[in-house]
Amino acid sequence: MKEFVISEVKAETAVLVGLITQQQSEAKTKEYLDELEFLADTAGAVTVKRFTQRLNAPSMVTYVGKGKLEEIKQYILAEEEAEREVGMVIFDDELSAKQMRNIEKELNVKILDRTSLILDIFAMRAQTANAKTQVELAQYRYMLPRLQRLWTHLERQGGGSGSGGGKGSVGLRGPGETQLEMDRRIILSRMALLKERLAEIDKQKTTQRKNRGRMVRVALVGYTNVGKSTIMNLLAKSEVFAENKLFATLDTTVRKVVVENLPFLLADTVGFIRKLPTDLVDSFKSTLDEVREADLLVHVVDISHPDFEEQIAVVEKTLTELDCADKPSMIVFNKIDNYTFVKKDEDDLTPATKENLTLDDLKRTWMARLNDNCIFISAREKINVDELRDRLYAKVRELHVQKYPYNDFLYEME
Ligand SMILES: Nc1nc2c(ncn2[C@@H]2O[C@H](COP(=O)(O)OP(=O)(O)OP(=O)(O)O)[C@@H](O)[C@H]2O)c(=O)[nH]1
Ligand SMILES: [Mg+2]
Repeated sequence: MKEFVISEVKAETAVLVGLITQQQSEAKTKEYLDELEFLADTAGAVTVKRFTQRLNAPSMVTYVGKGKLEEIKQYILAEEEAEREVGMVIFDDELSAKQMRNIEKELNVKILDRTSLILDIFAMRAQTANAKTQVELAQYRYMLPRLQRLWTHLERQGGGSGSGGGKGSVGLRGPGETQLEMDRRIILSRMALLKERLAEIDKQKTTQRKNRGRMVRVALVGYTNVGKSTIMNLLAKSEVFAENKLFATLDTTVRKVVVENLPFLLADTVGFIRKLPTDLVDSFKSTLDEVREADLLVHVVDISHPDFEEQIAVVEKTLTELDCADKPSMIVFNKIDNYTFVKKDEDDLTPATKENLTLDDLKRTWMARLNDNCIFISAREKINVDELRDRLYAKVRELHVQKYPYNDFLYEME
């Protein structure tokens, strides 16, 4: 498949950098870096080293402190000596233009941050015109403030002569500045074009949705890589691309599913992730319309992931941002076949929640907490899938009667 070829060609090495702060414990930072490594892997880069530093807050100038930056630099130089070139350094948080510029100057290699890495994966994954347009717009959104920072910086240098020329006056305008202003203008007009295109696609999609008939709409939502597409394929007998990489799905796929003569629409959507800037979420607005307009949200959780509770919280927060928090929903705990105990590190002082919990204990806890509004399955091993169908049937039927009280749902069958 195409994706594999891209990964092989791009096999570069990466160094990861994260901070341990008052808000982010050492254990949390490790989890974040594990995820960042998975992201890097998805993009086709092999992680060779991680650096972490304890700081109260990121340095405004270089994200990490001076000493740490020097340590990273020495590492890169030593690797170069040994003819193992470091391809890139990836920072776990979004870097400002200033931080990026300073770090780049010091380290002399490609610098990425979590956001640009995610954007890179999005660009690699985008298949449809809609996804491609959304990704391109998101990329420019990311670039623009960074260009502007650089531009302002040059402008200040030029204006610092005190000759009274003022902002942007002739003679003070360096070639770089003109170039940047031009770049900025080109990008802005390109962005306007992309927005127009998206609006057009939006209109088409809205029309399409209107023509779908009277069917209840269900959306699969959840953190990335939890098994949404696998469940979609199972229920809709479709073939949505699913694999053990992050963001396998970028564009929404909608399929008609029939359970016991009751047809409904099932949508598979882009996965959510931590530290995803709202701006980026915005760019995927039309993808997320399917979520916004759904009658029922099926929140899929990977119960075998050590950090699934935080993932649930991230998804819930994103749903709130999309104004979808009050929609009817249910949780599907997936990958029960892969569930193992998680022993926390001894120095991790956060309250133990799943330590020593058997799957049965865990089920009981969550069923009590969610008022039975959840189900435990394995989409891959096909465990409890019939029960999931039954549950969906009951919910969809209930919603159908509410939504179309004067229509017998069977009438909707083609
Ligand atoms: N062990 C196990 N693996 C599963 C199960 N369901 C899905 N997977 C695997 O989890 C990986 C991700 O599955 P996807 O269906 O692509 O997940 P997704 O939520 O659609 O992911 P994105 O589209 O990337 O957000 C794949 O390698 C699946 O084979 C399961 O029940 N058990
Ligand atoms: Mg998917």
